[in-house]
Order: sequence, then C-alpha cells, then structure tokens
Amino acid sequence: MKRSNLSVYFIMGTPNCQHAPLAVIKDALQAGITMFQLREKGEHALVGDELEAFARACQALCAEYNVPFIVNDDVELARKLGANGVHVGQGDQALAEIRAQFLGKIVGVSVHTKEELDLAVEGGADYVGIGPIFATQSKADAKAPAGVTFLHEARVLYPDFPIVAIGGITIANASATRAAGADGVAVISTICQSTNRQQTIANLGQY
Ligand code: TZP
Ligand code: MG
Repeated sequence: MKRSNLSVYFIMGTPNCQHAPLAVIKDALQAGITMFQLREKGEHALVGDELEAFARACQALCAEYNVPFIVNDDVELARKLGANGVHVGQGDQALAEIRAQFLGKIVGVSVHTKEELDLAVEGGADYVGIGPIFATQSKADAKAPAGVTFLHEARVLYPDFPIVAIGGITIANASATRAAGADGVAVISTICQSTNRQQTIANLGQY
C-alpha cells in the first residue's frame, strides 16, 4: 500500500449509520475516500450470513471505486471474502500469525505505546493506527484521548512508515494530526453524520 491510501480512511459498520449504510459508503466513495474499513461492532451489529452479505456489498462498492476494502478484527471474514486487508487491535490474533495468512494484503495494527509500535513495525504491519487522539463517542472501550504527542514521536521514530490518526477527528482538528506527522485520518462519525460528504471528505483530505 501507499502512504497516500491513508489520507481519508473511512471506518464504518451498520450501527454507526443505521439509515441506509450502503448509500453512505457509496456517497463516501464518490466523494473520494482513500480506504474503507468495515468495523461491525456494538448493539445491533450484524452477524453470520447477514454480516457476510453486507460485507460483500461493501467490498463490491469499494472495488468499483478502486478503494482498498479492509475488515476490522474478523480475520476469518477477511480471508473468506478475499478482502484487501485486515485491521487488528492489541487484543486480537497475534500479528505474526496474521501476517503469514495475509501475504500480499494490507495488515493494519492499532498501537498506543512505543513498544506496541516497534512490535508492529518489526512484525511486518503495513500501517499503524494511533489514537484516540481526541475524545470519541464511537468506541465503547476507547482509551483516554492521547493528543498528538505520541503520534509525533512515532513519526520521528519512523519517518517513512505509514501512520493514520484516529479518534474524534473533525474538519477542525484534522490538520493538527497531519502537522504531527500522520499520513491521514481514520474517521467514523464526522463522515457518517455529515450532511455534505463531498465537502467533509474534501476538507478532511486537505493538508
Ligand atoms: N479506535 C480508536 S478511536 C475509534 C476507534 C475505532 C473510533 C473513531 O471514531 P470517531 O467517530 O471518528 O471518533
Ligand atoms: Mg480489535
């Protein structure tokens, strides 16, 4: 993957966007998101065949726009679908196992400390997600907002490694994450709740 794939990384599941979620994804793709992650979590999250059907519909839309389709956590589903990649947290399957199963695919890892960052880079992750940078309503078990300090440290330690900022990112604060060294922003609510996705996504993508 290229660092530019992280520019405007839209993350979504049906609980984030109960009203016509596929229409929201299509709208976001049309507006120019550079990567998409299906993160189906929380109350009323789809499971089983319903989840698979929804995931396939998301995957088909992403393919139409040539945007990487990434699956959060569910390594089995990612493999079954032949997704472009998978994103995992520290509590998920070990990176070494996932890397071996997803050769040639994108593997993203959430990191919060230098130790986690070093292990992700050395373990062959393609990118890391750092956050929550700001307060978020979208993750039930989110850690406290960390600000941009660690994000900046990560950039200094790894000048060329793909890094995306996540958590509470809005049009107003996206540039602070880029100034600290992020290649882009990973966003749920600012895109889901936008009434003008074309404008929102254009603004999120600005340097
Ligand atoms: N991981 C850290 S914060 C977060 C995730 C999945 C949620 C981001 O959502 P929002 O609505 O963009 O703050
Ligand atoms: Mg996870």
